[in-house]
Amino acid sequence: MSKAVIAATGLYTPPYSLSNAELVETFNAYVERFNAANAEAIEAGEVQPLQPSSVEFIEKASGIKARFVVDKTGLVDPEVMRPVIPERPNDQISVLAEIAVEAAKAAIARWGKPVSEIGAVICAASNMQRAYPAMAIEVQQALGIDGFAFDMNVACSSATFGIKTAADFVTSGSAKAVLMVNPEICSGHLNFRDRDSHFIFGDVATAVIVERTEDATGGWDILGTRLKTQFSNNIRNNFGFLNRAAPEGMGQADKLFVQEGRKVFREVVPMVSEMIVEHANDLGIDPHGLKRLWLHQANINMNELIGKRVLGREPTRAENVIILDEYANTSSAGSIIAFHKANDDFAAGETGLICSFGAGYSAGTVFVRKR
Ligand code: CO8
Repeated sequence: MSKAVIAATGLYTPPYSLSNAELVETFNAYVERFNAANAEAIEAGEVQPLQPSSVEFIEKASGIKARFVVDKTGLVDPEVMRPVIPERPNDQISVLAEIAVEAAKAAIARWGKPVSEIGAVICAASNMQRAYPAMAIEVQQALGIDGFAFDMNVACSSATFGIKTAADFVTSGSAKAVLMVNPEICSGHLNFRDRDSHFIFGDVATAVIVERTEDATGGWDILGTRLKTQFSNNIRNNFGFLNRAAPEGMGQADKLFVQEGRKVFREVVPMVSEMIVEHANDLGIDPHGLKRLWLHQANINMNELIGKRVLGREPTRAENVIILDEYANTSSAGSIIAFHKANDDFAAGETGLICSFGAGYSAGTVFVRKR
């Protein structure tokens, strides 16, 4: 049976960076307007006044300094506070597929082989543009790829689940090579009027090409992949096609991202640290000897704690790659951005870990060795 290799990666970064200061200025302008408009009700104790956000809190609690977004105009307007993304006619590529195609083109260019070598496309992301036709089939069409394509969603773990699925297709002979894309427009599902979470997410797209070992000239041997899920209500997005059918929900605002951040932190850190160490041991890899961790970019404190538990020491920034300061949490794409940006210095035989964790809960580990 064939083995699988991560042959190339690609990254598409949206054109607009939005700093914490810009985000907080807009949020606080909204808070002032709300409190002024509701002054009498607040005075009478009928309405709770809104509290301002703060740049210092955001950076200390999350490590995030900025995020990239596909639209900035709506996000810095206190009257709008959501991205403004005009609907496109059906004969134009959708915005989610468009950014996925950009990331895919970058990966294909680095790979240096014709798209005719690719036999399947997987679009693995937290939020899809629509139910159907699949985003993956749109990407497949835009790039002129044969074979089959489909979407999958495992929230922040979509990319590692996608890599595992791609590796299984390659090793079982379903395809010679698989393109896996992660377009994440998280700003579309974030409530920018919620003080607890308005700073957490950013937009981006990543792409990974997985191919058979016998076809690969370089890249990364996939040493082992492991997936885990465990039901939790602590991170939810209740948006769905049945919202409009629920009598009690009619006329209510869109259902967006919500979470119990503290509980997520407490429960996910041990779950993921233990999973990584167990998987490493089962593969005969000493976790303390890993050269690099490319973790899901959730929160600086969470990532540092997982890094410390896995490596058995305080990791350096070179060992535990952090890109969330610049990109924020980009859901499934975070660990792939980290891998894409920080692997050039690996020598053949050196080993690292791509790892995701998030809503579900879900977690995935992919140990890779430079060829
Ligand atoms: N500015 C100032 N103060 C604030 C703010 C703010 N913006 N927000 C909260 N505070 C205050 C609170 O009121 C509280 O005050 P007090 O102590 O007086 O009650 C104090 O700050 C502390 O609040 P928290 O306890 O909430 O703060 P934490 O230190 O826990 O930090 C975090 C909050 C950053 C959210 C942290 O808990 C965290 O990062 N947890 C892990 C979250 C995580 O990683 N979630 C993963 C989600 S990813 C996923 O799978 C979803 C996929 C879908 C993504 C796409 C959709 C968009």
